[in-house]
Amino acid sequence: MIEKAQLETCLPTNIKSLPNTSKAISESFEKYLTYHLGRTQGCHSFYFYEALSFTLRDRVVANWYKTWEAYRQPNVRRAYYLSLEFLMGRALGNHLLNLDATESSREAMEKFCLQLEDVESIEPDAGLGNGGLGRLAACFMDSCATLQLPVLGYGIRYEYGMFKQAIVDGRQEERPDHWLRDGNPWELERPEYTQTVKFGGHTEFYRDEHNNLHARWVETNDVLAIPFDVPISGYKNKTVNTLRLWKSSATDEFDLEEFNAGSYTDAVAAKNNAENITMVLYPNDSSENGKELRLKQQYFLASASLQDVFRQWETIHGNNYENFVAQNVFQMNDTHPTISVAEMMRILMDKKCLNWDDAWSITTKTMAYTNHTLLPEALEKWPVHLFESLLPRLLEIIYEINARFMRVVQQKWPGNTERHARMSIIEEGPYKQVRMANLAIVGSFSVNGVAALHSQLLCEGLFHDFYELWPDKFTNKTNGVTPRRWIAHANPEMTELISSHIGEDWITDLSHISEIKKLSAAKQKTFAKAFKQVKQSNKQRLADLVEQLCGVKFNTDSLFDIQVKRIHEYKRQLLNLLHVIHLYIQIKQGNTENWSNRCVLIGGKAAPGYILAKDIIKLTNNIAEVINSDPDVGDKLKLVFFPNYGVTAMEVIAPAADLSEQISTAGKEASGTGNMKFMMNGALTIGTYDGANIEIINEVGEENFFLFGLKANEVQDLQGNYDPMHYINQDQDLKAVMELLQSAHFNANEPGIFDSIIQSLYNRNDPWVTFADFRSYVDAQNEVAKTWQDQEKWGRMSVMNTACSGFFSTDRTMQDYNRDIWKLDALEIK
Ligand code: 26V
Repeated sequence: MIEKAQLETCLPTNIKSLPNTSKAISESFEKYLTYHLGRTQGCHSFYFYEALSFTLRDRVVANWYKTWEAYRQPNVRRAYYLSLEFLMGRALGNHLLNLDATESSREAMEKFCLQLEDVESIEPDAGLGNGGLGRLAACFMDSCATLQLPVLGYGIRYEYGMFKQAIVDGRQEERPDHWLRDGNPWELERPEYTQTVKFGGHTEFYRDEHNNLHARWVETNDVLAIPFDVPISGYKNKTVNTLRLWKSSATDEFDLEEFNAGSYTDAVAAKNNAENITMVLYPNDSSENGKELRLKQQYFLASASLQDVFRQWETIHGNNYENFVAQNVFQMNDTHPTISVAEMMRILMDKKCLNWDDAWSITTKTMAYTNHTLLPEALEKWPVHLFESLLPRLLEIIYEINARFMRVVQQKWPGNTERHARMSIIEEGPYKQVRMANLAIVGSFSVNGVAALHSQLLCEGLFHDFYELWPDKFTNKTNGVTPRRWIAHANPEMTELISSHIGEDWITDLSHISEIKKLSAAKQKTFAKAFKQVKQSNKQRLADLVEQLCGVKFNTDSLFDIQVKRIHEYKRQLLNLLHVIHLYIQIKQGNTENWSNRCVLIGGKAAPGYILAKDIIKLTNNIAEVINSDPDVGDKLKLVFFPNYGVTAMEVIAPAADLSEQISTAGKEASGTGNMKFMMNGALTIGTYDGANIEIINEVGEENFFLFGLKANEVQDLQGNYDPMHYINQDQDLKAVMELLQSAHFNANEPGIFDSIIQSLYNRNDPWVTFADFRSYVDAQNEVAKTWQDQEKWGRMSVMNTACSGFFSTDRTMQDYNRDIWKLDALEIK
C-alpha cells in the first residue's frame, strides 16, 4: 500500500490551468502519442483516442484539484450518492463540451488528418449500469457538477460492464464487455486511500476500561477496496466533481497454513476470490434471488464508501462527530446500497465507540433513500442464512434495529400482528429474509419516489404502513435527464438552431427553452422549417446506422416510430408488435388509403435469464424478416431490432425520433427517462398515463401527446377479473392479429417457438393486461398516422414538445433534492 509522501517538498499547490487553443491541444496530443504512449502514425486508433483524452484530462485536473480543496474546507456540507450503477457512456465528448474545447480539438485533429468524431467513436461506453436507474445516476452527477454542488458519487469499478448484445439468428447472445482492456484514460487510481472490507468471521464482545460493552468482528476474510477516481466536469464552470469507483483486491496476507504446506500456488490463487467481487455487473434489473456475490458487492460498496467518508472526516475533525450530521448526507440509489444503514451503525459503535442512541441518531439523520420500482419482484430480500455466514455482525445490528423498531410499531398499533409482520425488517417463516426496503425506510430521514404517480402509489400501496407511521418522510422527486448530453452533445444542429434564436442560457437553465414559443410569428415559421430540417438530417444519421447494423433501408420521409428500453413484459414491447402486425395486415389487405409510411425501431437488452424477454427479441426479428422482405410492403412499413442498445446508441436515436413509444401498463413504470430524452429532441409521445408521462402531458398539453389505455386504478381493478377472450371476441383487428401470430406466419420453419409469448397474452392472470389496451392503442396510432399526414401540424407539435421540456432537466431534479433533502450550498470554484 502506498503511504502518504514523507518527503518535504516545495511543489506548487496551485496548479495552473492549461490553454484550450487548437495549437496547445495539438502539441499536447502529439506529445502524449509520441512520448507517453510511444506510438506514431499507423498505430491502432485507440491510441489517438487515448492521447486526446490525456490532453483533455490535463485540462480538467487543475480544476479538479481546486474543487477537492474547496470541498475539504471544514464547514462544507457534502452529499454522497451511493449507487451500484453509474451508466456513464462516453466521457471524451462530454468533457469537450463542458470545457468548450470541441472546435479547437476538431481543428487540432484535422492537423493530423483525423476527424474528431472518428476519434471520439473509439471510446468504449462505460456501461456500469442496466438501464434507467444507472443512467439517472450519471445524469445526476452531470447536473451536480454544473450546479456546483459538493456531491461525490460512490460506485463499483466493474471490470466487465453491461454485456454486449449480439443478434444471432434473431436471438440475443451475450458477449462480455471488457471495457477496461485497453486502459481507461478517464480514471485516476488512488491506492493511498485503500480501505479494508471484512467478510465472514464472527463477533466477540469485550469490556473497555470504563466497563462498557463493545463488539468486535473477528477472524474475518478481508478484501481490499482500491478507489479509482473519475472526473465529472461541470458545464463551462471550474467545478470538477468526483465519481469514486472501488475495485476489489486481495490483501497481501497469505493463508499461511496453506503456504507452509507447500501449496504456494493454491494460496496465491485463492486471492482470486477477492478480485471477483468487482468483476462483473449483474445484468438484471428485476429479480436476482439471493446471489451471494451480489450481496458481497453491495456490502463492499457500502463499507468502503462509508469508511472513506469517515477517513476524510477524521483528517479534519478528528474523533469529534458532533457536527457530522450537519455536514454529511447519503443518498441511497434504490435498496442496493442500503446495507449502509447497518454499516454506519457498526462503524460508529464498534470503531468510534459511540453508544446505540448516538449512532442511531447520526445514521437516521444522514441517510436518505430513493425507490425506483413498484414491481414486487425487484424489491430486494436477502436470506438470513447468507447474512449469518457473510455479514454476521451486520445481522446482529439489523436484528437490534428491528427489535427497537417493532417496539415503535407495537406502541402505535398495539396487537396488530398482521401489520407488525408486514412492517418487520425480517420476513419470518421457514425461510427468513431481510427486507432491504424496510431497512432503508426505517434507517432514513427521507424516502422518495421518482415521479408524481410513482410516489403517490408508494404512499398508497407498497409503503402504506410506513407512510401512516411517518408521513413526513415521504416525498416525490421527479426524474430528469441532463440537457448537456441529451441535447447539446447529441443534437448539435438543434442546439445551434435554438441558441441562435434565444441565446445559450437554456443549456444551464432548461426552463428558458420555452422562449422558443414566444418568438414572433415570422420567426416561428422560419424556426419550424429549420427545426424540421434538423430532424431530417438526424434521421439520415440514424438511417445510415440502421442500414449498417441491420441491413435495412429507412426512408427518412417515413415516420420514425421508436421504442428503446430494457425488454420487459411490463414495458409491453409486445403491444407494439401487435400493432406492427396489424399494420402489416392492413397493407396486405390493401387498406392503405392515406397511408403514413413508418419505420418502426425496437431496441433493448433482455436479462440473460429472462426467457420470455429473449423470445420477444426473437419475435421482433422474425416479424421484421417477413415484413422487410415482402414486396407488397415496400416503404409503407419497416421494422428493425436495433442491436446492442445503450447510451451511445441513444445519442443517435433520440434526435432522430418522430414518435416515442412509452406504452407500459399504467402503474408499473416508476418514471421513465427515455421519454424525456425523446421529448426534448422534438419527438411526439404515444403513451399510457404512467410514470413521468403524466407530467409530460401536464407540461406539453394533451393535444400534443397521444394518450391511450387504462389508468393505473383501472388496471388494478381489472386484476382478478381480466378476461383476454373478451377483447378478442370484441375486436376483429385483434382477432386477426392473433390469428396471424398463431398461424406460424412468422415462424414457418420454427414451429412452436412463440407459444409461451402467445400463452402469456391469453393468460387471465396476465398482470400487464396487454389485450385490454390494444383497441385504444391502435386508435391512438391511427391518430398518429393521421396527424403525420399534416406535416405542418406535426411540426408545430414537435416544436411544442421541445419547448415544454424545461421541467425534465436533472438540474431541476437536483435542485429539488437539494432544497428538500441535501441542503447543500453551491460552491463557486475560482
Ligand atoms: C434491480 C435489481 C434487482 C437485483 C439484481 C440487480 C438489479 C439491478 C437493478 C435493479 C433496479 C430496477 C429498478 C429500475 O431500474 N428502475 C427504473 O429507474 C428509473 C430511474 O428512476 C426509472 O425511470 C424507471 O421507470 C425504473 O424502471
